[in-house]
Amino acid sequence: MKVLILGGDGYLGWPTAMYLSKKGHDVAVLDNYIKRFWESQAEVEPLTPVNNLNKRIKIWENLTQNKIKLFLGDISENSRFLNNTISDFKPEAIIHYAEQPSAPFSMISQHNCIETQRNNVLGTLNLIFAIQRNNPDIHIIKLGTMGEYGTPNIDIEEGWLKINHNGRSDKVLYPKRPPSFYHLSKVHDSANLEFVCRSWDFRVTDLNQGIVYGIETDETIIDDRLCTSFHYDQYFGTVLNRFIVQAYLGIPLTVYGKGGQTRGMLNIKDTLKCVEIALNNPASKGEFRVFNQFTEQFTVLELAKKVKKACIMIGKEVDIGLYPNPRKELDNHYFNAKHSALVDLGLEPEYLNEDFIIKMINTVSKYSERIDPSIIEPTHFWNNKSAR
Ligand code: USQ
Repeated sequence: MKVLILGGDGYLGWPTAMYLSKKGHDVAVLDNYIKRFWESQAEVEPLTPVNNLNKRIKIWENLTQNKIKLFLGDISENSRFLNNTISDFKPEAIIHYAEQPSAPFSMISQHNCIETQRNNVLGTLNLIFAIQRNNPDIHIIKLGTMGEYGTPNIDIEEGWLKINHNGRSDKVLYPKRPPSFYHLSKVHDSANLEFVCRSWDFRVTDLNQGIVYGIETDETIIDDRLCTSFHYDQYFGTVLNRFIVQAYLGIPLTVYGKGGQTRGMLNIKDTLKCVEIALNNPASKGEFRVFNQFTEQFTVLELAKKVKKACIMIGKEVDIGLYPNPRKELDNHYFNAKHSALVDLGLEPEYLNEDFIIKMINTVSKYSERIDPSIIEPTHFWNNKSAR
């Protein structure tokens, strides 16, 4: 299949490109490197030294004889560029990762909130119009987030909710209660995409993904120069990835609040498998299809305990630190989210265990000289008082 990946420089975009290219798909990646600019604004860098896309594509081609096409440009500001890319490459599917991915980053200031929503919402709108101009049959596979739902006190369905009200019934998009301006940007995207399925017969799969962990995929391990961008800082690092670096350093794990927050999680390798499943089983014309993309759920404290247990197995002392929660979120809540659609289509999950955690700690040790301990502790609190 001809597949265009938007956000091909990112943590998930680059591994997805290699994975699909190895499977024989005709892959193109598009990026504008803006995430690297946001990282420098936040004064952080990934743990891994990430080559630019030109370089990584050449290395990939030399090692595997598989070609990946590159388009460099901004989809949120340059709709002509996006339009031309789609009309040149003629993709059958577009995987859309090209978004500002961090909740804490979006909560730093008014500027960061607007930058997040500008980039994410306008990028998706430009994509919608470029597809409308070129070929509305293109399947959009959009990276959404489980955070769109928030933590309601009822079961979470996969995207849609059947309701009975005053003796009548209907099916509506599941009510959203997101916890940050970043998560809100994904809610706005979902609403815009559902609208064009209804109005213009688009085909869309919205992947409401949980928190991803992991540093390696079967393709990144072919050569260190193909590694993906891995963060452990307070803005772009996700919780388990952060704990792994903290465990390596032997510093207390930064559990926010009491650690009762429950979240859906998945291994980075499962992200690739899920995207492939969506690609091979496209949404129908006019269908806005939602998959809840996670494989297991944990509380933050359970994750920390798992990391501590893995450390004990390798003779490492690590404490669980309880930090004042910099975020506004429920510490103790109900969480029961359906996630059967991808498994029904054949997903075989990689489950989290102590051996995997130990493997990650060993991988982190390869990059130990690049760790900056000063970017780990949370310094930004997103209550009203700290908003700028
Ligand atoms: N947390 C800690 N300690 C830390 C970091 C986080 O206790 O050092 C807690 C947070 O308070 C939160 C939970 O861990 O309750 C998850 O935080 P996170 O930073 O790992 O994840 P989140 O901000 O929700 O965002 C991440 C990705 C985002 C994706 C989302 C999926 O950055 O792109 O959309 O996970 S989900 O969480 O399901 O919405």
